[in-house]
Order: sequence, then structure tokens, then C-alpha cells
Amino acid sequence: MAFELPALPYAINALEPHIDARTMEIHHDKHHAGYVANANKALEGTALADLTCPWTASGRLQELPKEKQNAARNNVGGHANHSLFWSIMGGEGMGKAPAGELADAIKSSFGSFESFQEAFTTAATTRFGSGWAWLGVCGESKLAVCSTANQDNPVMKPLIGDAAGCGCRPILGLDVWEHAYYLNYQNRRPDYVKAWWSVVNWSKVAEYFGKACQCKSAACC
Ligand code: MN3
Repeated sequence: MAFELPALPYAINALEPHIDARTMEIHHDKHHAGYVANANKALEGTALADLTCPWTASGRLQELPKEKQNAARNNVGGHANHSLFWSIMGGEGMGKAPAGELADAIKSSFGSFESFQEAFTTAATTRFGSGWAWLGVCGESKLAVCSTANQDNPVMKPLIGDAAGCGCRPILGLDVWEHAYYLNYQNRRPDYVKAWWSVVNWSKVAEYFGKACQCKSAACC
């Protein structure tokens, strides 16, 4: 049982009114817990069984026997993606704007913060069905926005190819599965995405940006 469900780094109602406590409770305690349990099951007895970092595992899924790859892809991805998701919301950086080197990189990669927000919002709202929108580092501080289906993430590139349009280390991710917003927003994904900007923890994203820039592998934790 190498993977563990991380505790939320804030109170269950800390993101209200933008994301309600009941949604957070079901999302974290049921959905994410399920991914962790099933990821452990999927990797049992394989060469990846002892990994504790789901991002490292995400980048090595192609090493698994073919019959194990689908379950691992869905559940290791689910664990990695949700672990990042909880951590880039709430906290001290919530309600602020990107600062320092992250702000500079956003400006040089997208022109302005507003253009970045627009590109990311488009990625999130136009993802058909379930999936994720990402901001990732693609070497030399260059940032890119992309989107993946289901519980895929850009670090899975060796297995899934560069379908997302950027093979990069995600530093910000938005869950656009209906389970992430249906209780409060029903079918109104654009309203959820708009509200979500208010809960992003920019200090955490900046911290990940700093680490990603020093990272040799795309799949470090
Ligand atoms: Mn989810």
C-alpha cells in the first residue's frame, strides 16, 4: 500500500462559497480515496509497487504489463491529479495574484495574466466529458496550457503520447469532472471554472514553479 490519501491542507469548508463543503467531502473522502485504493491494487506485484509518488508512477506506466496499464492509468492518474488539485487551492495564497518569477513567466509565455486565464479557461470549458485543464512547465521556465481526458495527465506522455499538446510538469490543475462541481453548479461548468479562480493558492503554484524549473525529470514529486 505505497500510496496514501493526503489530508486536505485546510478545513473542509475553507473554499466556500466557491466550492462547498459537501462537494469537497465527497470529492476527497470518496472519489480520491477510491483512486488511492485502486491505484495500490493496480500496482500490486509490479515493478512500480513501492513508489510513493504518483507523479513518478505516472511517468512510468509504460513499464507495466499491458493488462495492468488501463487500471493504473485511471487510478494512479486520479491520485496524482487530485493530490495536486487540493494543494493548489486555499491557504495563504488564495485570493492573491501570481508574483515574482511565476508572474514574469506567465507574462513572457502568454503576454499577460489575462491572456493566460483566458487560455486556461478555454481549455477547461471546452474539454468534452471528464478531464483536466493544466498549466505546466515545459523547460527553461516556459509555461503552457493544455487539457487531458479522464484521469490522464501530461506526465503520462511515455504511455499516452503528446495528445495534450504539452509534455510538461503540471504546476496547476483544474478538475472538470462533473463530480467536482455538480452539487453546487449542476451543469454550469463555466460558472464553476469562473468561481475556481478565486480559490487558487498562487503561493503554492509559485513554489511548484520554482521546483519544476530545477527538475531534471518531468515526473518528480
Ligand atoms: Mn475529481
